[in-house]
Amino acid sequence: MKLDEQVITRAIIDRFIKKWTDHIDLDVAVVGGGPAGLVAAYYLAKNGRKVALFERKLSVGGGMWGGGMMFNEIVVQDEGKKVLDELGIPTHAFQTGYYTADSVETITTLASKACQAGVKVFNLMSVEDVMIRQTDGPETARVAGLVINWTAVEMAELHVDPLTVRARYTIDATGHAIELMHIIVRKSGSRLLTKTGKVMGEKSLWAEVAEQSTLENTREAFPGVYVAGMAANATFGSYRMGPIFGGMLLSGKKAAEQILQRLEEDK
Ligand code: 48H
Repeated sequence: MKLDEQVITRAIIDRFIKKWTDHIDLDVAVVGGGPAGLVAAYYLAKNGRKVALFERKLSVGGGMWGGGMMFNEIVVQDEGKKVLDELGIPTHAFQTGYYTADSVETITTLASKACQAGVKVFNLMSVEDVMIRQTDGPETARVAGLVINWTAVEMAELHVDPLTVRARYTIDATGHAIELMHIIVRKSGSRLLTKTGKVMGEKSLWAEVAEQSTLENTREAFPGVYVAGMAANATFGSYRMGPIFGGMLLSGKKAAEQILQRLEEDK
């Protein structure tokens, strides 16, 4: 068969435009494709929701690729192992209650399962702002969508206006940086659903407490926006945990479960 470069070009442009136009009005927008964002997106899509995941970098996986200090293995505990089991990701017992998994195998399988469940991943796109709408006065303000731009535009500091997507719910899974929460506070001056009304900030490393609190802190942090993964602890002022990833996986799953319930209630 003779190959026509123009067909190849048209195929890519046509397919990408279709994928994108089909995903500018979402049930859930996930910001950040680290372990928490990937797991959340997977469970939402698996339950029939229209989900897009926006990732600034070329590849999803966030901080998981490097395991601990570039030793590309991760550790999970019993509860975290259950999520990996559900996803068919092999774990290896190390000693009672501790399991390891290959970080590359974990990320690639997570990403693959998410895509197969129906998640559309938009990599190389950065969320630079949110759209806040209020129906009846300031107390009804909620995030109704995201403002996105190419990461290349951001990196080159070009003055190029962004585009938008609408989403019924958003997950801030941007890790340590908690980018959405900072944007919301900076731009709207609104109070977050934290004790102080502000981003409370991340504390030093304490794996046991941090893993537990990651789950407790996985919740709505501003109307319409849930925090998951490291962003949950950084928003609500808890500890970091180092390279144990059970909390990240369970947090993604919990964020998905809470949003699935909200979507049901909103009907
Ligand atoms: C698009 C964005 C934007 C943006 C950021 O850091 P992550 O891996 O986040 P989690 O929460 O899934 O996992 C945290 C884990 O990797 C970790 O750092 C741990 C366990 N640390 C413990 C410790 O003690 O240090 O992924 C976040 C992703 C990244 O891929 C970013 O590129 C992406 O979000 N991102 N994408 N628009 N504005 N901001």
